[in-house]
Amino acid sequence: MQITDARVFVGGPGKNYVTLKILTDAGVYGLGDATLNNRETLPAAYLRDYLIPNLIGMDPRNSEDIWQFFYRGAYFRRGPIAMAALGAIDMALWDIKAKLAGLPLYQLFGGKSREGAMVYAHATGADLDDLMDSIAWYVEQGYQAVRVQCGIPGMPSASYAVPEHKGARRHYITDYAGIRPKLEIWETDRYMRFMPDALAEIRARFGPRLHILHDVHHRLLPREAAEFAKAVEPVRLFWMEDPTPAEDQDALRLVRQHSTTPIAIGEVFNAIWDCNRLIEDELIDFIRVAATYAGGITPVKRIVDLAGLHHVRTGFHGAPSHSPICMAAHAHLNAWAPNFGIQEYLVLGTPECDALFPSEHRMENGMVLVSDAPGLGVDFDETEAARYSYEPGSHPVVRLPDGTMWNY
Ligand code: KDG
Ligand code: MG
Repeated sequence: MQITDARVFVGGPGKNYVTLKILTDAGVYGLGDATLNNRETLPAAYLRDYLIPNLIGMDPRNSEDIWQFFYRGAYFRRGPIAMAALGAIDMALWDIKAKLAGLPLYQLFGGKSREGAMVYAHATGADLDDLMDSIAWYVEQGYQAVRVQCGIPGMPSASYAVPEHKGARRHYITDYAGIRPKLEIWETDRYMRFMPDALAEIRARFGPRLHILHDVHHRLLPREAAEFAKAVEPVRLFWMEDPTPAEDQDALRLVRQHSTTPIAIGEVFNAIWDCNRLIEDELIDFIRVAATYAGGITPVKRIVDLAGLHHVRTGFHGAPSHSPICMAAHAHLNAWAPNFGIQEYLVLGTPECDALFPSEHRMENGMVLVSDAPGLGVDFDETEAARYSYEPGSHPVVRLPDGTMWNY
């Protein structure tokens, strides 16, 4: 059995999804997601120029050897571009494997460990009143878990993931900012004085049962993060995400020593080598890798197994920057993983996206119910895809009030 062709598509409704389709001489095809948010043309070029010419003629059933070939064989390994491209190949090969077996992918991992996987949505508000309304809406829809991000009084611009104006809805990940990024101004002191009390008010309003998550988005210094984690302990957060920049892993030791607030990290990790020490030293509670950026299902399954040895649960990245193909890979991993924690999942409500990626994965009462169709259980409509083309975009950049560059 051979791979006969592979094609890359870039584009989508309001988002540049990078979709890989691998074709075989057995008539079965596989789909993978290589969407590297706001840098989408790069994994696409890596696939087209370097990986696909080598892929043609390989036996798609040997997904482990193919993964090793592209990982070890690259010499200059890892990094988000290479790993997103390899991630797409790996997903597509698992899709083919499960389709050949006539089974939904989770069956190849060991079957279902649960009927539905709890998800969390993103509630945001330009101020606390708006945020309360946003949370209430998700609770009414049946969500059991919500990530909460709030505008900070006195901060001169919108902070991470919140709308610029009261009442405005903003898809902060899918909005195109053009090639020149928008500027956000960050003031740690205002955040530290406001956010712990705001979280306490949210807990008081919604009661003990709602799972409340909060993303610090790499903004704090280690000592500040420790202070914040300690201050919010009474709120009993489900997790505090990315308290410090991901490069300095020892920073989490300080946070850990001072607080029992659960820590989630990993959305920018590209390999098991980015998180093995954090997991083995039990410095985190949730690992947030994604099948796309971490190089596919093969390495993510290894990370999940390692995490399971150290009481670390999964909380895969699920921003709308991932296409429904990556989210389908997560749905199968979540159905199986014995140490499943939660899944980030956003409601974008676009029929266009459903038309481009038809699937039977369902969301009910804040749970994802995995599809029983063979393979990943998601398809890709090339006629729909022809409607879209690449549009350049950029993440915002962050500066302190005096102009100093900070972490987005
Ligand atoms: O591309 C960047 C986004 O994926 C990121 O900002 C989203 O932090 C994020 C999250 O938790 O979803
Ligand atoms: Mg995050």
